[in-house]
Amino acid sequence: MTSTIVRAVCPHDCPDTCALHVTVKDGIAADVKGDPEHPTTAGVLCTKVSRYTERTYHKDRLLFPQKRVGKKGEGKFERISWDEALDTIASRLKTIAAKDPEAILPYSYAGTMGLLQSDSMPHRFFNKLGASFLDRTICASAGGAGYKYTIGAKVGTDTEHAQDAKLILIWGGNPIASNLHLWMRVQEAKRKGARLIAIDPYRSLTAEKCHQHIALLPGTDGALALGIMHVLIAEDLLDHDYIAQYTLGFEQLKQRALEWPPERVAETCGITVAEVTGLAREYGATAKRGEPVMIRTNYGLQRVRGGGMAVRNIACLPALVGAWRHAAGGVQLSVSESFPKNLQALQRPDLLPAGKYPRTINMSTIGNDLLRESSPEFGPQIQALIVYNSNPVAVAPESGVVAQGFAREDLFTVVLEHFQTDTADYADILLPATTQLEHTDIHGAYGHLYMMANNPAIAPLGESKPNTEIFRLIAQRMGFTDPCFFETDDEIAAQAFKTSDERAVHFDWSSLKKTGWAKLKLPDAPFAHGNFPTPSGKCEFYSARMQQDGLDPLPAYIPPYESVASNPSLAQRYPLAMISPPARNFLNTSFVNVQSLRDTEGEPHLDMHPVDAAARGIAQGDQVRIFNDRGSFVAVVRVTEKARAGLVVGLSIWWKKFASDFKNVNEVTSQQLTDMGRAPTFYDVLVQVEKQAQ
Ligand SMILES: Nc1nc2c(c(=O)[nH]1)N[C@H]1C(S)=C(S)[C@@H](COP(=O)(O)OP(=O)(O)OC[C@H]3O[C@@H](n4cnc5c(=O)[nH]c(N)nc54)[C@H](O)[C@@H]3O)O[C@H]1N2
Ligand SMILES: Nc1nc2c(c(=O)[nH]1)N[C@H]1C(S)=C(S)[C@@H](COP(=O)(O)OP(=O)(O)OC[C@H]3O[C@@H](n4cnc5c(=O)[nH]c(N)nc54)[C@H](O)[C@@H]3O)O[C@H]1N2
Ligand code: SF4
Ligand SMILES: [Mo]
Repeated sequence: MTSTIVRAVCPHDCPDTCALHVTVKDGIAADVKGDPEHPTTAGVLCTKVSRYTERTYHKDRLLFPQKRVGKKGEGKFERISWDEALDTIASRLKTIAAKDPEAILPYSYAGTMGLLQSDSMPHRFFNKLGASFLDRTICASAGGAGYKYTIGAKVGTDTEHAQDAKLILIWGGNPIASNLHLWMRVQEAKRKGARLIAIDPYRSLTAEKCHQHIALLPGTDGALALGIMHVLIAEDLLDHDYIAQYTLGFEQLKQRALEWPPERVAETCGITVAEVTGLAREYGATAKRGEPVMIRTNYGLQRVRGGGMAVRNIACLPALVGAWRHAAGGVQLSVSESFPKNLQALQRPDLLPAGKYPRTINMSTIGNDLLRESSPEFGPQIQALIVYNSNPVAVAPESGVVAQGFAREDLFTVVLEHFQTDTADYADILLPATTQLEHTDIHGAYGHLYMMANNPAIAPLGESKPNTEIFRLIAQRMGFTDPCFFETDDEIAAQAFKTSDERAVHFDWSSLKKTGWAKLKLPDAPFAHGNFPTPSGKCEFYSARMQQDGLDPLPAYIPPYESVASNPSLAQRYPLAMISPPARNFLNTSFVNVQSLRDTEGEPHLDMHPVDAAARGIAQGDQVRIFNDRGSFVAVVRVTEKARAGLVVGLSIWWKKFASDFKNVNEVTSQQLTDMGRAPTFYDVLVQVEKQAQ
């Protein structure tokens, strides 16, 4: 028996991008472990990916191309050859493109974050075709926009310093479930005496383990950050020297913050005045003592109307107290833009048809957009949809409308997948894709600073192929002859990072494949001496770019679309706020079909405060219907004080087909967009809950 260890990378949409060691015995992947040498992975994987072989060798893996034989959504398919699949796709796309290529839309997100299987050959293909662009907003674009107006780029505190912080605010994130390797360092900081404070409407696994938990109303974080600014200014807990040298607009910020005394903030956020002042004093005083204060802010607080502004307000705080002076201070949202990716080479925008810039469709409003007719404002009706690395029928907001769009008989849908997901059920042609153990890839990350190489560990299962190869083959059938459509995965990977950029001068694909990972060359404390990548080079409390973009140039509070305070008449009918953050054992909808992980999560649950449950005659274990004007779904209630009164929590994202009513939480979410970044407002939702007759 031969046994080897192959260096690989976890491909999932998770900040940790772990380095993997795959043990291969006689061509079979026997085991997947964390690389003990890789500094952030430190030999540890989450439960999900330590079960990676269970997912890879799952009995339901798609192993050959299929075509639909039943109704759309019914999920009935018949095996066909690759030749038939590719010929059908090329001939349909040619016919549509001959009239207007913008009637063709790619739909993809981060099912894999590999630069090859997500960002390279597929983009080249759609650029050459002149297909509509997809605005990839479903996850991070609201906070990204707010952060970039303020700091300049998605760059922040390096995870590898978190253990040295003395105060850590976990603001709108649940790292035990979704950022384990940062959490390991936060635990180390705690052992060394750091204070941990969670800011979250829900007592998450993480909030339970922090010293303090501030359970504000969802969507009110922007106001809390303004309240902190108020107290820092009023009590002079500021770093005047840092403000003078490295920030822009302090005087205007001061006027704005003074409008937000702790009493007003407490009322807006549904918390006590002491919680507001206590938080601000601890933050300001710890920094004044010269100790590092770190904020880990995350995605929970962005998925509401004012999500972009909330992140912007939070991003102002470290500059006020000079926290950036320390490597362990500052704020981390995402560090993805630390990587000098060579998107020109990977995606080849130069292939776009001359003189025509295709329209852009927002992935977060795919429901409405699939149902639109041709019009001068919209452009052509969407006639073909190519889905890869995503499961929109389950993850996109206002699912009822999304499913209606996918059910259109005249829409030609191709889905590249590992499994027959809720989206795959609507495919005309369903193609089997390889998993990370079966293909080559190269990765950056958004929670650490290492370039990472993924070597294939095993041969593709069945007739499955990498996304790169599938698009290469369709390109050939379409008659695309540009040399870039013939490049191998290794050739593409070798161009992934710009060696002309000092951060990646040492990048070399052939050596990265052997070592598995290499850290970017970056300073330890990125903004210790200013150098913010904003137009002014400073942290912009006042942003002229925001003013140009029609936004308030100063930190502000933008209330939710749907809350008791902002929409009282809607709240009369639907009085409960609902959020649906990730379940620990799923990764969005990936892994929901892995039996051992689904068994751990059990079934779709709804966490509800005892007061709200009692008012509706609902007891622990009751089956309930959650509904609003957009739709409904069922879940089993857990009566718990983890959800604050007035809030219900449905950990997500379940496959619809595993629920008794074939629905999930996105039936009730809306297609309204955030204040900036054009992102969805998954956690800006009012619902009513009723007990179901047994
Ligand atoms: N296990 C697991 N890990 C994942 C994922 C997964 O599905 N499962 N998904 C991955 C992806 S795609 C992403 S984007 C990240 C997400 O990463 P995070 O944003 O860290 O997501 P969560 O871990 O759910 O943490 C969000 C927290 O925000 C809280 N929250 C909700 N609304 C508000 C609000 O208005 N204000 C505040 N302050 N808090 C609020 C929720 O209760 C929840 O505890 O995780 C990634 N990692
Ligand atoms: N209600 C609610 N909805 C949400 C969220 C929420 O918190 N609440 N979170 C939102 C967020 S943050 C995100 S990021 C989105 C995530 O939404 P998606 O990006 O759609 O993520 P997944 O549901 O994990 O689906 C990814 C799919 O890609 C497939 N895949 C993986 N690797 C490959 C590959 O190499 N090739 C091919 N062809 N396929 C592959 C997987 O099998 C999987 O089915 O969901 C959003 N939706
Ligand atoms: S999902 Fe995240 S924590 Fe789990 S192995 Fe992948 S990168 Fe690591
Ligand atoms: Mo996400």
